[in-house]
Amino acid sequence: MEATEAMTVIGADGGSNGYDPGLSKEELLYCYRTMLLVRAFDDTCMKLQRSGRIGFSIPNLGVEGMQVGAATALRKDDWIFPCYRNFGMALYHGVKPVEMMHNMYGNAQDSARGRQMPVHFSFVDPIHWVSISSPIGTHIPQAVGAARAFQVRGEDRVALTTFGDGGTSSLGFHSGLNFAGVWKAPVVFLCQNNGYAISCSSEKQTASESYAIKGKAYGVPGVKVDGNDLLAVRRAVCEAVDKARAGDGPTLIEAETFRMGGHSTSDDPTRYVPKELVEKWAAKDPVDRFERYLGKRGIWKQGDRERIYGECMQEVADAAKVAQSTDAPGLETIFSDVYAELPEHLRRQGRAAFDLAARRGDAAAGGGAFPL
Ligand SMILES: Cc1ncc(C[n+]2csc(CCOP(=O)(O)OP(=O)(O)O)c2C)c(N)n1
Repeated sequence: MEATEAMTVIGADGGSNGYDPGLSKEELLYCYRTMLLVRAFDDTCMKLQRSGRIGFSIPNLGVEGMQVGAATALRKDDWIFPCYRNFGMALYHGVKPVEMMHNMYGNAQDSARGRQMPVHFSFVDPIHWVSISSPIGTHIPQAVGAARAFQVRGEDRVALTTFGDGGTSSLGFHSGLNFAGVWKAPVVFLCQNNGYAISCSSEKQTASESYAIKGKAYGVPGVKVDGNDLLAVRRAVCEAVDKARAGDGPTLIEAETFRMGGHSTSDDPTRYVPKELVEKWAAKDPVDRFERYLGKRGIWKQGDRERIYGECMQEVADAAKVAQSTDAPGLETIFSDVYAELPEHLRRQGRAAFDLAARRGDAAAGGGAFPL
């Protein structure tokens, strides 16, 4: 496969090129449901943000297919170093919407105890999901470091890292790909080329003929895949993962897709994304496309989407209710999970700060507006 040609499995009408994904009917339906669960989580977060219940969210509309397709290629003991627009991979591997909602609210049940931004999830179980890094690209060398550690220890795990088209302009992309190439580390670089880095279009991002081709200079083979085709992404990531596990080194995959919503809840994409471009990509919607494929295989019928989406919305609404009624983290949790044994000087400073907060009565969490 050339780094400039996008590989496709499912055609626009839902017909397939004959590639056997090796997934059962139940597994295919689970992929479909997971994409709808991503959509339900997004829809709900947008409403929660607009009604002032959470501070911030990142829409995934249009990129659900690549997330779920990629997730199918990983084992539970592999590690994911994700970007913020990728939580479908976590849902696929069994993370519950309520665990994600705890992070959206930054409450006492949030795995980061409210010390991370919303959508910056971290999970140890059921999959190794490394806490999302806000500074773009900094997690790429982290993934390579982890992959190098698997290699040195003789473990057959793989690290998969995802980043946007903008992430390829980061220093982390350079150092990560460079060392992955040198070490032949078992890592898969998955670039979600969704057309924009906030308002910066791909034409302004790079003069390179593709993102996939950027791997060549580092000795990392690059492939380009249709990111709205769940099975094509599965195929490309499976091949890259198998290669990495076999000791044959890293791959850079460019999944060509489109961000159909804003960058975040703080953004108005109508100010910079041409309407025609949105219409063009709407016709390639990954859920519609996969649905047509399932229909052709006789495992989807009219009414299934409404029923499944309704179930997903209910699951997410229940999750939001639980997260909203969960207490905020106590002030003392600024020290939790940081030190095994808290040093004496911090214990002293903490005591003074907590006493002062209690006396002034302004220590209740939730009083401050989110800055973004
Ligand atoms: C080092 C750094 N520079 C700038 C930012 C501000 N920023 C946040 S998201 C973003 C866009 C990233 O775009 P891309 O990597 O294409 O991912 P996408 O949001 O499109 O999924 C930028 C520039 C940042 N977080 N970190």
